[in-house]
Amino acid sequence: MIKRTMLLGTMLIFVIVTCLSLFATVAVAGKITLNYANFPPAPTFPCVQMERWKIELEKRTNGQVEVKTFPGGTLLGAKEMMDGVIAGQADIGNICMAYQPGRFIVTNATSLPLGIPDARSGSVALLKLYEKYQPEAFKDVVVLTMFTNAPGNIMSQQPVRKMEDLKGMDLRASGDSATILKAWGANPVGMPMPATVEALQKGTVKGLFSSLEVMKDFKFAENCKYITMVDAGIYPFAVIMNKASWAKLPADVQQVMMDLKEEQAVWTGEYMDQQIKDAVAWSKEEQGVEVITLSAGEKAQWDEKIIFMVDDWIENAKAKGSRPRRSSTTSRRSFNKGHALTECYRKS
Ligand code: DTR
Repeated sequence: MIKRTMLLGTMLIFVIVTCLSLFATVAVAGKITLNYANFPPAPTFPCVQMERWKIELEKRTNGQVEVKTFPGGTLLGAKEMMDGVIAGQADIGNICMAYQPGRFIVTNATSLPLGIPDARSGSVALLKLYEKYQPEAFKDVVVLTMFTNAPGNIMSQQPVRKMEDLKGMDLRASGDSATILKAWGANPVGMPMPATVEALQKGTVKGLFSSLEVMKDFKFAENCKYITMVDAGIYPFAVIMNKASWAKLPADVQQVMMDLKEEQAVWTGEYMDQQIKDAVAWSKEEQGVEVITLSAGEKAQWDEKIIFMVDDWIENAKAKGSRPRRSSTTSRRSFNKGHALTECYRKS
């Protein structure tokens, strides 16, 4: 009797184990793995948003999709990101458009001095701008989301209290932010953000112009003891996917990704805005950083110096024949004076 019960028990266990392993094999066989490349180090905001997206996607697809993340340029670096994703070296990648200024003319318009107040507004405006004009620059990829950082401010080793203090100062910036610095009299030195750490340590640059969360995320506050608030110039980012990898996805997974598109832009903008507050507080309280605010008169002069960039952008866009992919006469008309963009973030 005991023998029979033991035999039955063993058989039952065998059946259960076989069923479970069969189920697991099916689940593993149906599992989709996607590689997601990112260029800055893991603790910085482009990577934090990547991890958040990964978690949400895996959750919302009930584990059907697994996202393998590669921060810190371990799969693709900042400048090869776009072409690397097009070529399929990664399924997904995060690009900072300002690092290739001539390539993303329409969406780089968000980095013009338009008075975008924060990262949330910037991110929503950028995504709307993209959706409205569907620029040619993205025709070889699928856009999963877009976002911006917060307006840039000057972080420096020497105090900058008036425009003359900037004269000839070597400061790191890219794209339109470099044009802004130049107009103010500084000497912009172009390089992607991760390269700035070494440049500051070696003294190749004496500070930088970017959003202030980097004071904490990259520990720049240890090197730059002054912040001058100028609130100008944001950087647009896009998360892009290889078209063939996209085409292989089941429709329901594609839908989950599209449903995440705007939500992710808003989440990232809000995350960044909060990071800025934390980083400024930390810089002041723990690193003895001085925050310099320009007088209204002085700020007006700084703003005046960079207004030309909007007109230049319009001329340049016209010369390069920028046209929306889904061309419509209304779209073309609203290219005037950057109004389309200002409209986007005011309504958001
Ligand atoms: N301001 C751009 C983009 C940027 C801002 N914060 C980070 C952190 C990590 C990478 C890029 C950025 C820049 O200066 O490059």
